[in-house]
Amino acid sequence: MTTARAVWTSQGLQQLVKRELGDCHLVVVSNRQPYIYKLLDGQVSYEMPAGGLTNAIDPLMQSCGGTWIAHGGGTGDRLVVESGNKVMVPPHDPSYTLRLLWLTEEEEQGYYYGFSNNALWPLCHNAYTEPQFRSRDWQAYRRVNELFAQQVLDEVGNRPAVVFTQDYHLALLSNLLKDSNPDIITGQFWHIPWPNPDIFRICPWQDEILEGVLGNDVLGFHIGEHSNNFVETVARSLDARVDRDYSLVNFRGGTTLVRPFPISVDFDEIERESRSAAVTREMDALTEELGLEGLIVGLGIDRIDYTKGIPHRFRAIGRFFQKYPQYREKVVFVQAGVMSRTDIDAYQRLAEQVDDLLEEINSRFATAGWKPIIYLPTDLPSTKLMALRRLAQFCVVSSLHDGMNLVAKEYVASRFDEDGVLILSPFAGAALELTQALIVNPYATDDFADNILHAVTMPLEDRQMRMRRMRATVRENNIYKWAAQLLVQMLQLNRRGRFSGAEPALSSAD
Ligand code: GDG
Repeated sequence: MTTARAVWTSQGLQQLVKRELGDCHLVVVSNRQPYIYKLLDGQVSYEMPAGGLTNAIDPLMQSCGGTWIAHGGGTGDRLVVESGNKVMVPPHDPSYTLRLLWLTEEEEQGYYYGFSNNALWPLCHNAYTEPQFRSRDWQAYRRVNELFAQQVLDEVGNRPAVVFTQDYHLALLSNLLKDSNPDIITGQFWHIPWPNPDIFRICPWQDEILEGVLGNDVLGFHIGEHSNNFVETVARSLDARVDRDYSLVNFRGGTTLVRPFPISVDFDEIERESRSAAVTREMDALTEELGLEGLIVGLGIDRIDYTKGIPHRFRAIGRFFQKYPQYREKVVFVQAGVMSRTDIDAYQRLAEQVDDLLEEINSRFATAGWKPIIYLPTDLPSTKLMALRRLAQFCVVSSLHDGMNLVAKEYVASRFDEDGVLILSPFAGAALELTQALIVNPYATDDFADNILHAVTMPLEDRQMRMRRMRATVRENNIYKWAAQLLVQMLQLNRRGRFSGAEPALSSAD
């Protein structure tokens, strides 16, 4: 029997942050804005970008208020901002300020497509795509990090402030902030893996990046392995003092606490949406539209990215239908995939590879009225994605390397009926928590195909037992717990000064 534990909620987090924040201003900084305004036929509308980061931080800002500073990349952004390039969001229920900064085409190319996504992204993921290190991209990256720093310093002014930076696009920001205003409390969450020191050392600007990130008082990764890799990279490269017991790095008079904080999803909100009548209606519509009636449905939901192992998954599906022909016309795999970073060659090559494999597998096995894989390469609305999660007897996450992977947790949170099998790569951070998934190496095609068979044939009782346990894990380790643990580490600095090394008190019941 399991004992019920207090679960973190939006309200609990809000109370905690208010209590600890006092008169401190909370600033979140990220490359991507949480709401993008689009101008179409003279009308401004908005959308939320696909991606783990926004899904994770927006609920937190809605609870806590403050300012989110981001690059304004939408065609309608300039029409909605008021003085100071600010607009209140969410548009339907304004609760915090979004402050946008503008980049030139050249800055965006060099900083975002160039150094962030053509150098740092492949460098940090072991997915065998070679990083491209171009000096002009690095210059743009530095320049844009400086632009972000100016915006943050302007926003903060003389107020006490806690600045929570997101991700690898802004590795230099915190150090720039500390140089100008050492009183700002800085924290950063690195949403992608940190590789081992032998891999990271190929970056020509590794020392500048490490020094930049060490401008943080608190630095978070998803799992212990990434934190340890970071600490070891610092120990090997910089003249820093490293305390492995407390995971502290002392460098040039500053101290950085390096810790894992496994990110998660808003479990209750996903479950609420999943139970809605709109989703049930959408399930019927999709069953009709895609011809899913009577079929066992498998599902993949991904940004089309070479770290997500989409070709590996398609190869395994092909192998499954080859090895187990009795499942032709009985099982179908639906792949939803939103395109991303299409300006980068590696992503264009991947999109072609996915199309070729799809064509190859479908033409090999399809029969009149049935094909093995249905590919939906569009940014699907949330109701459709939720309906697909509910229709799917199994969901596949086959990342070659992934910081966490929220798709896995979203699938689990949506299955209030306690049914469904998760096939999960051991190379996604989520595999450390979701141990009742079928853990499958995406490179091992035969084993992968056999695990698809396992998912298809697993008795209901077994599926429910596994799903119940995974749901208990995600319910407890939800997005609010993640935010509370991270922010507590930062906010307690505000209250009692620098680190004592002791664990701060943290309770959802407070
Ligand atoms: C980074 C790290 C880490 C996917 N396809 C569509 C769509 N999505 C949504 C999913 C999910 C999000 O995008 C993807 O989140 P992931 O966690 O899988 O991956 P990344 O974008 O690579 O995020 C990752 C995350 O940051 C958080 O820290 O977990 O490891 O790489 O929410 O549902 N959404 C829509 N249409 C789609 O077709 N609307």
